[in-house]
Amino acid sequence: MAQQQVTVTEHLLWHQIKSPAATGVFTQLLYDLILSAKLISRSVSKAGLLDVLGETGEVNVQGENVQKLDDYADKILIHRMERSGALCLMASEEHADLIRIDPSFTRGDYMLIFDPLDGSSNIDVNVNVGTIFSIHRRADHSGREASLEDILQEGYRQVGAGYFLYGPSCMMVYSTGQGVHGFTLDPSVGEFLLSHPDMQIPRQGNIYSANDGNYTLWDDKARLASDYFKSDRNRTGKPYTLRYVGSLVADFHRTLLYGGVFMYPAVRKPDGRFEGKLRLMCEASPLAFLAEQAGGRATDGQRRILELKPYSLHQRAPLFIGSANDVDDVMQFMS
Ligand code: AHM
Ligand code: MG
Repeated sequence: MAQQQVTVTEHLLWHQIKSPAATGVFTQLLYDLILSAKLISRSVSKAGLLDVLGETGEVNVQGENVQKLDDYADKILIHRMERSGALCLMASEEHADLIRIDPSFTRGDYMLIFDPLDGSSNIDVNVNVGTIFSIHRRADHSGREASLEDILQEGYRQVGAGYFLYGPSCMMVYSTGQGVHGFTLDPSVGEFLLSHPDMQIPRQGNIYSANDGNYTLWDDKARLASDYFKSDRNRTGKPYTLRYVGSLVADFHRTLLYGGVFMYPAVRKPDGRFEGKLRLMCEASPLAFLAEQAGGRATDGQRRILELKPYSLHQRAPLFIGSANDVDDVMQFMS
């Protein structure tokens, strides 16, 4: 019954009270993120009815066509979050450069990196999409203008990370380093209610998730890892089930709940280079933070995702993420 359930507001306040040094600024940041997500969710749920489907005609920094809803979600987040009073800097998957906080707004020490609408190529066919966020705190409190150097931090330094999943129901899953907690939006009261406390990824899964159409573009190691999960030589003794939505946030959410492995290995480019597709700072790193908090693992095939020091805002990385046993098995092939 809704009146017995913990609301996200209560949950955040409870965590704030448990941290004696907390000032409430971080909690306010999360409240503003939640409000942004509710606004985005409202539009996503009416996407077929409004004139928001399709492409804007522009190409973003990643070289991808910008969907109208991508653009809308991006604008909502920037508008709300620059007014939160908690941030000194933002970065979005949709913007080549840093997004600075106008001096007319109160600034804080936090930095927000987000993918406003992950999986947006799926919007027109009514498949789950989501917003992924990563929060860092600047190390230097000198009062000078925050810069690229401040935001290029390893993922283990995140002070919070999570996502909103716009699916059959709208969910928020987040961690501030004290476990992973999931909330479901009750649209009748407009509040996220705690539905998945202290989420844990099963240690061992039986689901394999990858764009297998890229198989011939992977290197031999990634192909061997893929073959292993699809054979009866793996720990379970039978081939894994394949599940691939093509929206990272949805594929990760399933992996968090059911276990298994999601992999997006580097693919061979026309010039012979191998490159991952997913963005380290706004996709891989926040989800790696959640995976580890839930007892799982995340690697680029060589190193823990959370230990990679970014050298640029939009850098891409291979990603292997999920159940501890499954990612350990991937590492046997990759390293
Ligand atoms: P984006 O929609 O923010 O551009 O994210 C990239 C998406 C991920 O959600 C998903 O995991 C991946 O691209 C799917 O790629 P592919 O179509 O190559 O399988
Ligand atoms: Mg994305």
